Parts: sequence; C-alpha cells; structure tokens
Amino acid sequence: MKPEPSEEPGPGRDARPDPEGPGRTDPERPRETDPERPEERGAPIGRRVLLGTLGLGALGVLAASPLQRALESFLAGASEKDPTGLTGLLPNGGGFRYYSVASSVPHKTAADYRLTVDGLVDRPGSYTLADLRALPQTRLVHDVQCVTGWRVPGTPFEGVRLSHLLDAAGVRSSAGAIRFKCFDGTYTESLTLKQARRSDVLVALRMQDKPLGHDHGGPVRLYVAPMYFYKSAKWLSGITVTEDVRPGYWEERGYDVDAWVGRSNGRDDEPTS
Ligand SMILES: Nc1nc2c(c(=O)[nH]1)N[C@H]1C(S)=C(S)[C@@H](COP(=O)(O)O)O[C@H]1N2
Ligand SMILES: [Mo]
Repeated sequence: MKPEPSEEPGPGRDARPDPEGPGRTDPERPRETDPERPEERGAPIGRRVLLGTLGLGALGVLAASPLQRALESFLAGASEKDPTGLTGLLPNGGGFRYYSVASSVPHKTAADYRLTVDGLVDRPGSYTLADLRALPQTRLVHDVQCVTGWRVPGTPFEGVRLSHLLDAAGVRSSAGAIRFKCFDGTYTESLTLKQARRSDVLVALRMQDKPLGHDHGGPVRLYVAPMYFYKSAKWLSGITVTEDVRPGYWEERGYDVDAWVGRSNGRDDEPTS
C-alpha cells in the first residue's frame, strides 16, 4: 500500500504555483480545500487526528524512520491545529514538523558525507564532516518560522558560517548568487551572494545542541536565520556559486525567493533575526 503524504507532497503532486501568492490564503480556511498551497493542506483537529493516524503515521514510517518520528510528526501536526495548545504539552511534541519532498532520503554518516563547493570560485573543493567540524563554529539562537504558520521559539543552531566557506573558495567578481543542492536528490534552494554572506547564515552541524539528526536534515543542513524555514535546506550536499539567483524547489511552486520572515509571502510574522 502506498501511504498518502499529508504534508508537502513529492514532486508533481499538486505542485502548481498559486497566482495570488501563498500568503493570501485565509489561515482559518479548511486547508484541504486549497491544493495550491501544498504546505498547508492540513485539516481541523478532528480530521487531523484521523488523518494523522492514517497519513502522518504512515509517512513517518515511509519517509523518516521509526515510531518515534511518526509520533513526533503526529503530535506536532496536532498541536499546530489545537486552539487550546494543550497538545503542545505532550512529550515529543517539539513543535517541529518533519518535511521532505522526497519520499526516501539516503542516510549519510561521517564516513560518506561530502559537501562540495563549486561554480564561480577560484578554489572549488569538497568538505568531509570532519573538515567542517574542524572549522570555527558559530552558535545562534532564534525562533524558527515555517511559512505555513508554525513557529518554534529559541532554537539553537550551530555550525560554520557560509561566508567562511565562500571566502575559503574565493568567490569570483562575476558571482551574484548561490545555489544549494541536497542529497535527497530533489530539493534546491538559493540565496543572493549578499544574503549568503550574512553572519546569521550557517552550514549547520548541530541543532538544539545535538548533532543534526537525519530527520532534521543531518548531518548537515543550511540554516538561514532571518528567513522562512524553507530556505534552510536539509541534507545539504552542494554549494554552487552562480551569476544569478535560480528559484528553489518551493519557489518554483509559488513561494517568495526573498523569504524574510514577516516581510514576504504575504505574512506578517515577527522577524526571527
Ligand atoms: N531537503 C529538504 N529541505 C527542506 C525541506 C524539504 O522538503 N527537503 N522542507 C523545508 C521546509 S518547507 C521546512 S518548514 C523545513 C522543515 O524542517 P524540519 O523537517 O527539520 O522541521 O525544512 C525545509 N528544508
Ligand atoms: Mo516550511
């Protein structure tokens, strides 16, 4: 049996851009009537509990790993829709939701993980996990905000500043943007060079003061503190310096390329950085 993905579906599924822009949706509207906003196809709590059992649980088993993951996805999904907030007190709620546009993602360890840096640079190269761990680490604590509405307060991320890797590679003067690739084989992201050089943009190795687990995009994910969480590409495998910005996976499907929290996607959330 093929489980129905309940969140951010895989390529080709309801993946049409919303001509009005994602932010125009009334958040109170039943989400399942709005296929143009794939990230938001949730359901009120009653339906969500039922769907969670059939859908999110199955997704957890399929795309993530064990029961624990399925439980977390389920509880996080439930707490997002629960006006009382009581489910937020349940163990393992966490506030995070598991998202992957790929139905399965290979696991990478210190033995086989590589991050390549190439494109418009003088010194293209490749980093192992040990290489990245040996570089200066920066720890930042900000709220995480997903464009579908959920927010997780004060989450520590730690890793190497992207600007450090760019400086090490020697970015050429013709460069204007960065393209990010992921080892899930599907997801992509982008930043302008100016955004990428900000001190609150990390190639993150740790989250919540633990090594980044597979479900959160480990061993290495991008972390773009001031932007909606879709910018923070999980399972980061490639950094390519380009001339111009190329829209990423969700951006080709209607999300804003400049994803500042509170100043994009038609939303007015409190900034995160
Ligand atoms: N490779 C990859 N990165 C991704 C995504 C994805 O589907 N694949 N989803 C994005 C979105 S929309 C969000 S909200 C966050 C979710 O991160 P989490 O699964 O750690 O909660 O990852 C972002 N990075
Ligand atoms: Mo998101």
